[in-house]
Amino acid sequence: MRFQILTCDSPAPMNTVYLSLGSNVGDREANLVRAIDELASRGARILRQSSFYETEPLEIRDQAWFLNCAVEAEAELDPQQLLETLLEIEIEMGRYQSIKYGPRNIDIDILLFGASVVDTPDLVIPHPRMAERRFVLVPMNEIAPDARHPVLKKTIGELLKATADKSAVRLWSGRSK
Ligand code: PH2
Ligand code: MG
Ligand code: MG
Repeated sequence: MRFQILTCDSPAPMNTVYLSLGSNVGDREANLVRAIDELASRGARILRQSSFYETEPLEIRDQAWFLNCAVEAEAELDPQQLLETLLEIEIEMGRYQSIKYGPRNIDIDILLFGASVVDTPDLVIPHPRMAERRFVLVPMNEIAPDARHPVLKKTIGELLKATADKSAVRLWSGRSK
């Protein structure tokens, strides 16, 4: 039998997490690039990064199209610490958001945190709407089609095939390419 001893001041174990990043205000591409850099400079190890996709806005349809991507990272943080780190980055980038679901220069959401399930007033993991959003599933399917949703018990590939969302998600080839 193996024992794992955890004391209060030991770091949280390494966890593989999946994040969704989005921007539809300002230089969208630069905003995503900077947010990923900020993650790396705060100790997250970026393992995989999807292409950027130009995506039709959901929830509030009357706003500019987004650029979205997904990232797989490893960090010695617990879910609450990761959320605080993401908020710190959003604030440092001068996150602009006038209304819920409305335009913003940067949004970083936790999709999956290992196989953890979290349900607190300020944090729900897996992300509650990820299975209904092609702008989340398409980028994530590019980097982790076999990652499993711990509540729905389906892989990302399966969720993408099954989703009722038909919104447009187009591979973004860059500003000047
Ligand atoms: N984010 C939202 C609301 N709607 N639509 C797209 N296409 N991409 C987003 O990142 C997005 C959205 C609120 O977080
Ligand atoms: Mg969001
Ligand atoms: Mg958010």
